[in-house]
Amino acid sequence: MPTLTVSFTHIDVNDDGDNWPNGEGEIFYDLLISDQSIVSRSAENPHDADTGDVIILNQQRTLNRPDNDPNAFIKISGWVSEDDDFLSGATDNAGSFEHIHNLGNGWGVGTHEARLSGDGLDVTVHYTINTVAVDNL
Ligand SMILES: [Ca+2]
Ligand SMILES: [Ca+2]
Ligand SMILES: [Ca+2]
Repeated sequence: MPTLTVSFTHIDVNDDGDNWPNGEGEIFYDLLISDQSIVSRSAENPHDADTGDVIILNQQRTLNRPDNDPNAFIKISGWVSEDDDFLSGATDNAGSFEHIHNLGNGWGVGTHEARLSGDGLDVTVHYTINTVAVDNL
């Protein structure tokens, strides 16, 4: 059975949501495949990043591709936020995304991005989907 490999590659920090003089933003996020968390950071253990930084993820999962089933799909979703205390006006939420891939779009094989922007936080989540042909093994 053919398989799909979904790789969350990186997050571009277009604006970290903590402007001068606050320094780096405390970025936390959750990225999921079919509602299962694949890579995440918590508000208590954020990734510190400034505007222009790239957060390297390189987390991938291989899953069975539901063959030729027009009703089958995989869902790629996630959200990104930036932690602030109440003095800074509470946590910034860039928002969330949800992408559906199925037979109709070739299982989304290729590169994808989701730009999320809100509360002054602006990021772009990058992921790729590849097929792995195991039929010939
Ligand atoms: Ca902030
Ligand atoms: Ca900053
Ligand atoms: Ca902050």
